[in-house]
Amino acid sequence: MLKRLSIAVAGGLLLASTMAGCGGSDDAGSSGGGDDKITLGFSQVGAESGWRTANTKSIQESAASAGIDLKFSDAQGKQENQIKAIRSFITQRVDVIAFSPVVESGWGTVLKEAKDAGIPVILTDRAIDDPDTSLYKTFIGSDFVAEGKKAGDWLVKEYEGKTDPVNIVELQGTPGAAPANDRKAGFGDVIKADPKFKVVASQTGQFTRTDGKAVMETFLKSQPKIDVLYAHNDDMGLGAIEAIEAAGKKPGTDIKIITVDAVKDGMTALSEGKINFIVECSPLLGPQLMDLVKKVQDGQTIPQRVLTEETTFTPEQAKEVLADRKY
Ligand code: GYE
Repeated sequence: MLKRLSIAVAGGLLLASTMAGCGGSDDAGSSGGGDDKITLGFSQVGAESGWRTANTKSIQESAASAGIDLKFSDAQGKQENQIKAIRSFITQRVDVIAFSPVVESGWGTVLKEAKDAGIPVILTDRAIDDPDTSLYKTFIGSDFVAEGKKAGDWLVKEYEGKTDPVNIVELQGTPGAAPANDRKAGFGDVIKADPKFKVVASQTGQFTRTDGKAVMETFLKSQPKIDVLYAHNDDMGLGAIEAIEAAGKKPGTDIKIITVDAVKDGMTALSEGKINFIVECSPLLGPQLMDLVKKVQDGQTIPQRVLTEETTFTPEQAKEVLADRKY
């Protein structure tokens, strides 16, 4: 009975603190107190792609089912907004902070503030380039260099035995973001072994469909011969497909297309032969993240790096899995 009463009191405090949340500081119901729900402050990149939407959904749904109180903040693609959100999580004294860094650099100061406040940080989806690994407990996400390499490997195989030059255009992700840097590096590393592969143009498409389309339009105007498009995500590839079709060319045939992510819209285009190959990058990080949050809060030691498992898809493989694709 006593136990039930104390839970009810704790629940009441939590409710009160949530309701008072708009006013800013609340310290009830978060840090410390044994039976309380864990409070997780999460700063998301934005809503730039299908991947991101699926990632946000995964985080929100798994927080709810893990009984974790999630304070979710959308940075709309701006690092300054993420820094503000992290500072606000520190003021609110959340138990754990997780975030998906918009760019790799410039996190030292704010993460030191979190560390000094005794609030553990988990990097989700994207890495930072700070050599001080004591600024965060773990990094959960994909190996983006490996993804770029898989894209390159496919291309090398596709043009095996051929000697004619292969002109490639590249649509990069957001400048300075780990997946943009690493997917470019991994791909470049593989194709540089054969001089017939030439990246004739490479520009950012901001991971969005709109920019992917606009940049592909300029590529089509400025480049006399394009054999291959490598897009750092499905959305930019899908935008580029519109530009290619509008220019009277056949995507997947006149221009071969490789993308990364494997969200449903990308997989649909792949199954239709408009994309030739997709390297998977899973956005479903929520369940593992919540598990790590609980362990960190519990004081358990966790691995410094948690890798996401992923595969690749050809058009035939896309047809097989499309019906069951959840995102
Ligand atoms: O590939 C892209 C998104 O960080 C892995 O960000 C993520 C990338 C994803 O906008 O679509």
